[in-house]
Amino acid sequence: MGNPITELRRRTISAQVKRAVDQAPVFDIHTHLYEPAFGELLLWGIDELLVYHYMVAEVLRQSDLSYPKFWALSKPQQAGLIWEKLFIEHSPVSEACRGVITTLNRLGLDVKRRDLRAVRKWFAAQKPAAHVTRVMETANVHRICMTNSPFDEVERPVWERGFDRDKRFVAGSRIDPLLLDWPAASKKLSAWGYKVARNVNDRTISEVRRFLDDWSAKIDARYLMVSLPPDFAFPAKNDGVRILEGAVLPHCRDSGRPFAMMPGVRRAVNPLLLMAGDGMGRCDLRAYENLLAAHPENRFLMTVLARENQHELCVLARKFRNLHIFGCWWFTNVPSVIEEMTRMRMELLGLGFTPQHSDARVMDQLIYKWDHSRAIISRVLADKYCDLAESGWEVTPPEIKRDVSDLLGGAFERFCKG
Ligand code: RAT
Ligand code: ZN
Repeated sequence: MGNPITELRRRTISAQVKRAVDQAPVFDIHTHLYEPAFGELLLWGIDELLVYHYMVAEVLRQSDLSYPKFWALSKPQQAGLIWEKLFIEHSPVSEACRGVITTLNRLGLDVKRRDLRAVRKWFAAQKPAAHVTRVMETANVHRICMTNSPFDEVERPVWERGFDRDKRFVAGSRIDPLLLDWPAASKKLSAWGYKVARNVNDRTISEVRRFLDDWSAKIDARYLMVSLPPDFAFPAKNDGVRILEGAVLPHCRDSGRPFAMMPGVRRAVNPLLLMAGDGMGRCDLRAYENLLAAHPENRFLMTVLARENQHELCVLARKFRNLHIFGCWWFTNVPSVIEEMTRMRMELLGLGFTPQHSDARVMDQLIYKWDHSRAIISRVLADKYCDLAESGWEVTPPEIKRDVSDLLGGAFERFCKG
């Protein structure tokens, strides 16, 4: 029959968990943020918040402006239109819109006034370095993993020049072109002095390996990462899989770096939306099952885009200890789906996963992405502790603290160390 707990006990547990989750600093393991040394690549401020690609997709449904005309507007004009259409003409109830409100509110701005000019004025008075610190403190995020692409022409020279690293930021090496577009990637590697050929022969494999060794060392990459289309197959005989097995996985294994896979994205389903035009698709996770089984000596991180794949992914993680699942990615990063996924993951995996990453592209977004997710993680965890209490197990405050710190980065760090 169990021991039903009182409403008061339930409220006490919830309050303890909420406090622990709010107070625990987060390691945000996947973002598109940059440390301040990257200058303009580090986005922040109200106009950047408003032109976030999640918002662009929404405004172009509300406005009859043609896509090209929207893109011809300046950034402040786009931001102004988004404010008008999504905040003034309709209530901002979508997750991306609510995020802007939470963020401004937590920064101390009076959102009720609906005064974009005043908000812009406030941001114009902030200094980037101090603002980064303020946002990280407000969001209680202590470490941020960037997405660093050696193929990015703006980012690469910054690494080449060198700079003093900001200890709050760690690098994540993003290698999509290497696995998904070898003809283009091979041209770049050749230009950088690696003796690679268009056809993936042994020499090419060892040169790709040399490139990865050099690049990971240069940026001190925490892990390597790729996003993959729904039809990724393994085993398979193609350039991408040859490079994956010949160079990427051996590099990851020998250097002790996990390999992060993000399956399910279909790039440019509506090319007119530019960056906002990517879609999604269900994956056959059998390919990943094969990969995990074939490479037990490698450690893998995974998050999947389709809601329909989430249960299967949990089961995969139960079967393979070399897999750590993380985050509610992109279209799943909305409260209803986060709640469902977090509950299911906890029920199937206990505390051995990382429930969330922010995917923030604009510094200030850390505030809302973590505020909103913290509330859900607290709720789910408190429910689980209440269920346990009804079964006869009482968690202690130090145990709560330990569990929360695992969920907000501790389990990930342990997994990375191996
Ligand atoms: O969530 C996003 O911002 C997407 O545009 C993607 O960047 C995705 O997160 C990715 O890393 O591919
Ligand atoms: Zn991302």
